[in-house]
Amino acid sequence: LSMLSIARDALDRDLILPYYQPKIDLRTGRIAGFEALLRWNHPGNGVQPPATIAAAFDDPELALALGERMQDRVLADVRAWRERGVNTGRIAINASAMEFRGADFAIKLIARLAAFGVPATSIELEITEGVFFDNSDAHVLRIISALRDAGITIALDDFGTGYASLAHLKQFPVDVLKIDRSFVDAPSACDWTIVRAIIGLGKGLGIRTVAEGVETVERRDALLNDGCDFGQGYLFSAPVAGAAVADLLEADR
Ligand code: G
Ligand code: G
Ligand code: NA
Ligand code: MN
Repeated sequence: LSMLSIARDALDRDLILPYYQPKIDLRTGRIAGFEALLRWNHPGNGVQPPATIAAAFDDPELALALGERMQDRVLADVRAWRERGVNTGRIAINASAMEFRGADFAIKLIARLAAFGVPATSIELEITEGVFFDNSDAHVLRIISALRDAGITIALDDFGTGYASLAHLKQFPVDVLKIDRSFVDAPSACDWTIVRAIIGLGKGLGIRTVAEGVETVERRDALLNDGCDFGQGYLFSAPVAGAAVADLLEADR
């Protein structure tokens, strides 16, 4: 089966679900929020990562359908947590470059929040640098501005690996830089120089920084020492099912 038909089938049979990975405030050591990560539940083999349907994120219709399905699943979870008084912090949703193509991405997401009764201040949107490659700057600026005006924060994902340049930071209002895992999880002296430069850039521009792929105590301590705000990675927790989120928060108290 092709990845596209697997993705279509997973959508049709309602097998798409979010997992959640905590983001840790490095200064306090406490959970500050979560990133929602797409998974699909293979009837025989169990929960599968997005790599198994990666090609679907490059297909205009499937990318949109997967994104909207994830938004529905995540917002239903957020609504349920809020009703139970579970304070998760902001939940980050990923958007692919394809999803961003639509003129109405922001309008539809804001309408969804209203339909689920979830405040925009509960949500962060992670965009990859590919968003800038596939869309005009004016288009991206309109969408980002509309989302931020509504109260959604914007994180630039995989920062340092892709198409976004330093000039983009001057032109586009973003709230968070996510330092790509490739710099964090196997750091040569050169990688760490880049990590520190991104943290410094964030400090200078008033943009919070999140390090991805934090797997060791040594790495966490170095990030804290160098002023990085948040960490995400297996040291703290792998992505977990929605049903395990409240337990993670309980253990964090
Ligand atoms: O969870 P995992 O490490 O397997 O994710 C692999 C890649 O898939 C990551 O780059 C991640 O950002 C991306 N990804 C995970 N969930 C989503 C999603 O809901 N939408 C999009 N567009 N990408 C996602
Ligand atoms: O591209 P994005 O940042 O969205 O990718 C996040 C993915 O990275 C998650 O889907 C998760 O499975 C994976 N991941 C999370 N923490 C770690 C980690 O500490 N080490 C590695 N190698 N991968 C991680
Ligand atoms: Na992401
Ligand atoms: Mn990333």
